[in-house]
Amino acid sequence: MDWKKLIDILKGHKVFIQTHNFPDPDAIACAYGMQKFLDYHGVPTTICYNGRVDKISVMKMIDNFNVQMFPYDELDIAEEDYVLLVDGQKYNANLTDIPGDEVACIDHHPTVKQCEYLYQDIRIVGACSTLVAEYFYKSGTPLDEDTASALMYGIRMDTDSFGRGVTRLDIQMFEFLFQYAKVSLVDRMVNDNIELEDLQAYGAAIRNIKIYGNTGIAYIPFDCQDALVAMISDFILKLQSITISVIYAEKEGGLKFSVRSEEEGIHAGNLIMKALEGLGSGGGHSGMAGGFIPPESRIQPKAVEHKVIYERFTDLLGNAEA
Ligand SMILES: [Mn+2]
Repeated sequence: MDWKKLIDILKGHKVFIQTHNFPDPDAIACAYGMQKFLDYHGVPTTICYNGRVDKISVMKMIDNFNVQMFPYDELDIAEEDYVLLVDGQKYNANLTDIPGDEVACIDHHPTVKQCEYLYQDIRIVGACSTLVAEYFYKSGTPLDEDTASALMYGIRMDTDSFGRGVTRLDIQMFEFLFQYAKVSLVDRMVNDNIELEDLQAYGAAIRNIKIYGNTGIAYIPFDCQDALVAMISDFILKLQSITISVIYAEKEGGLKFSVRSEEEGIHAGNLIMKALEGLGSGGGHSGMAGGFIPPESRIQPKAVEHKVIYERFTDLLGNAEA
């Protein structure tokens, strides 16, 4: 991490900060945090994204912290403008290639396809907000209550309150943010993040769950947001004896997957990548990963599609059908 180099590169250019599509709290916290950081150092920026933001967790962030962010197609972005990517990388399936030059990237996901940036800070930690907090920490940049709270919320959401993928740096940066954040507000935001309509998706997953050994696989037969599919995958993982969860839901004619693994030796990212080979794409961390089958690769009829999906996962996991 070289915060001075980042500022030098961006200074004097029109800069957009782009999150991954359908940004989650960690992505928004990072964009917001980097905006404040860069602003302090004389680099004004605009935050942009693609996809909807209608999750309650995301709306609450925008309200509580007064985050200004815009769908990219509502902005005037020129090819020569600079783009800083946060919580995602160029060529990822969930990051739209917008006009502008992706010169910098700050992310905590494994790299699927290499890209040459002028500046990159890609480190595997629990939350990208941790990396952004470190920019304030290392540079001594003043941190206001809203920014500290947003970053703290990002860390808690992405690490499932320190139960997933936590590194020492996440804990160190949490401690740093603790001095400045409104902790009671963050607690409250973390503790109510399920919407009434989300229960339908939980209900569908509970009804449809199939257990193969220590793996729970469930289908949700309607469109729901990526963040909700991920939350349900976390929820299924909480079942005793389940150490791997695979949740898939309809999404814009395709199928969206969210995979979790607490199994030593089963890498969720590799599992979904191999399971969807030839059908779609997937990848991610050892503990959490996502994937997508596009509409043109769907299998008909649905009963056969489900069977193919079950078998791909169970073959890879070497479990007998329960
Ligand atoms: Mn993240």
